[in-house]
Amino acid sequence: MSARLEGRVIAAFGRQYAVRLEDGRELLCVPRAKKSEVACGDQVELALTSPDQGVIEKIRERTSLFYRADQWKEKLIAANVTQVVMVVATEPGFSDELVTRCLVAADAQDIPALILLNKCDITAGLERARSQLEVFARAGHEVLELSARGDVSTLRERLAGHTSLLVGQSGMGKSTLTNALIPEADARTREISAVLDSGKHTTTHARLYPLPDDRQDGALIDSPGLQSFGLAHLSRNEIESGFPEIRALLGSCRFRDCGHVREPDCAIRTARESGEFDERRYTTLLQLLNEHEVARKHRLEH
Ligand SMILES: Nc1nc2c(ncn2[C@@H]2O[C@H](COP(=O)(O)OP(=O)(O)OP(=O)(O)O)[C@@H](O)[C@H]2O)c(=O)[nH]1
Ligand SMILES: [Mg+2]
Ligand SMILES: [Zn+2]
Repeated sequence: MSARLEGRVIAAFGRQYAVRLEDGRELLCVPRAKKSEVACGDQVELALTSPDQGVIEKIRERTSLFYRADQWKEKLIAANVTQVVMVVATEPGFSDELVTRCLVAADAQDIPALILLNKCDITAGLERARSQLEVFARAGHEVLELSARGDVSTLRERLAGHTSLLVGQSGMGKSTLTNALIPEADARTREISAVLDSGKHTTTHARLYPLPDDRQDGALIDSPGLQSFGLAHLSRNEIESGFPEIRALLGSCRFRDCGHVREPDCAIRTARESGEFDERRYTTLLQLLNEHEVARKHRLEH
């Protein structure tokens, strides 16, 4: 029997996984257990089946798991991430609701997150993007501005020592950023149709790259563009806590199970009426709580 090897999953393509061993060798692996869900970033134990293939025997305990879920299924995005970089751009337009969803998912796993506004060289969309992001900054989220085609040193500094995950809609520039930060990354970029104001997905699976010259073993994970981000796996409390601007108010409503819609003495509604809690963020919160309720009922029925 061959000795067990250790490695890190650097790419997940369907049921196959690319694993990098400590000595730098890369193997194509399948999991031993049919149902085991391996994610990019996982630390795994494996056995060789040929010089360049192996079987994943065990997934090491994860420090975090960034994933999305609707009422039917979960979709793993990356494991052992220590920082989420939510990438948006001046163009094409982005959904602030999707930004909120990703930030809430990161918070539920205690992963610190920052918002990155990319393509700041395209000044036409800059003001609109900034005003969309203002509410996030006011809520307490950090926002960084740059251009993947320009100086990326502010981001590079923030990545040192972290396993960072780039997430966001298609066309925001995640792979372009990856290429700018990691010279040997072969992530493909493509021209988006400015006419359609939307992109076609190019990145098809998450991929981890070690940060060059990082003494603390930092890594960057590029991921496919997101169109939706279900939070059916989160509790009501995790959803509410994912909104930093209302965190201090949680528990202050008259009713413990307050839905924040028409209940009397609702601290959240009061904050909304006074303008402290942004209207769109309030609407997104209700939407998420509503989806949570639908998913919960679905679980009870099945
Ligand atoms: N002007 C400008 N264009 C950029 C910048 N960053 C990315 N782009 C362009 O935006 C388009 C989309 O970039 P990608 O890096 O493929 O976007 P992505 O987020 O990886 O997209 P998916 O893989 O589909 O999720 C490409 O045509 C890039 O050249 C930037 O900072 N400035
Ligand atoms: Mg990409
Ligand atoms: Zn309430």
